Amino acid sequence: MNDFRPLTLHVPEPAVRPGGTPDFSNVRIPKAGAVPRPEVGANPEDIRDLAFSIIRVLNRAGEAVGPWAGLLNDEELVEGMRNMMMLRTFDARMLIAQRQGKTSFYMQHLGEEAISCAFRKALSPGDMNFPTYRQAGLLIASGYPMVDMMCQVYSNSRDPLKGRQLPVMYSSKEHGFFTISGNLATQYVQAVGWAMASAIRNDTKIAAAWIGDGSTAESDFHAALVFASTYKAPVVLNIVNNQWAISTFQGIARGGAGTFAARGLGFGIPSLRVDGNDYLAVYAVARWAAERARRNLGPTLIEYVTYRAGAHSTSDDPSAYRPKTESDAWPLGDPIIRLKNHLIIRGVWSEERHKQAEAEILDTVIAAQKEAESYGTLHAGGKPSARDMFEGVYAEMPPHLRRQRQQAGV
Ligand SMILES: Cc1ncc(C[n+]2csc(CCOP(=O)(O)OP(=O)(O)O)c2C)c(N)n1
Ligand SMILES: [Mg+2]
Repeated sequence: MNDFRPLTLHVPEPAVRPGGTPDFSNVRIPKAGAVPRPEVGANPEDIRDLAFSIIRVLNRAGEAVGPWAGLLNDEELVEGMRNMMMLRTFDARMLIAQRQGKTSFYMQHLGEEAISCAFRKALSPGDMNFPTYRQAGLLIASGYPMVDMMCQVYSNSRDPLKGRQLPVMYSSKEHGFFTISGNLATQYVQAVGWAMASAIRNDTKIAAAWIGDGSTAESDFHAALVFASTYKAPVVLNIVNNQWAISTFQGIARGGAGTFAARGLGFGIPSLRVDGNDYLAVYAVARWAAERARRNLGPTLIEYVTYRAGAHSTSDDPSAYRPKTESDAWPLGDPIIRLKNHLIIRGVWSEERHKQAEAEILDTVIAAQKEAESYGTLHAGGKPSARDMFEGVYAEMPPHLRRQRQQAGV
């Protein structure tokens, strides 16, 4: 006799679906300043709690508080503000450009601007990011020309990647931004490999890996953690938990672990969770992790808790799978508004100055867009030459490609 009931699978469901009332009561948010800041050389066993909390610096009043505060001066914070505003404005213009048919595709960062903009400032020249499509702030914060980004999005005659990559998949070795691969989680194995190579060469450069919540379900993520952990590779392992992987909520990839940061603990990797909408907290944690890597103390895993306020991409319609008001209900607020409030309290910003900065930044972005469009857009004006697709892959072109190029007459 079998007294067991039939087996069933557990299939997690998001708390709310379209038409329902958004509910983030499951997101436990500690007070700003409440999480301790250990020494970078702390024993990973002693700091396991950091994988289950959220490091925050900016409180509700806009003040910077606690042990992770105090690392950035007025000038650096204003620069961070401008970079985030620049990224948001760039996104807005490129989204319209996609609707106008000037590009086939675009992906926004709305709500996630603090992560890539602040993280970039914790790196040094020569370090290498292995980003996904949602970290363009790494380029903006490192001074990469916006015109070049737009030319890539338009696949025009000045596209640095010559039309060979999907729009938004930029690449710049000089700016520490490794060519984006559309195959998610490859960033993790590549970053760890690059970091190991840096150590093998006895160099001082470190790498940063990037992944979204959903993509941590890929086996590349786990394989990368094995290598990073065993060889103590000089790498920062970033997980951007924006609550959604297109239409799949984060509960599916997270499984029973409680948090994404907790994934690192089984590998003995120090793992921190941070408020991804708090520019100061992101910078502080990124700097802590970068210092660990640089001092040869090994990898750090960071989970940024944030919310994807926009659609996944221009091919997505989130109203089909989540309440329209969910973004407004997100309890960690908007990164630009939070830094703005902080700058006002510091006495280096005002509502008026903010409006003025918005107008200036819009002018700058529109001027860049005009210039980029003078080199062509998807269906009008200059295009990369068909000859370009044969270049840049092999040092010496193999005979079959030479034949194809001749057949194409380019
Ligand atoms: C290996 C792989 N599988 C599937 C896809 C298709 N895909 C593109 S984006 C995406 C969702 C990724 O979600 P997440 O990792 O949370 O990143 P986010 O888009 O939220 O930044 C999927 C499944 C892909 N690009 N690569
Ligand atoms: Mg996601």
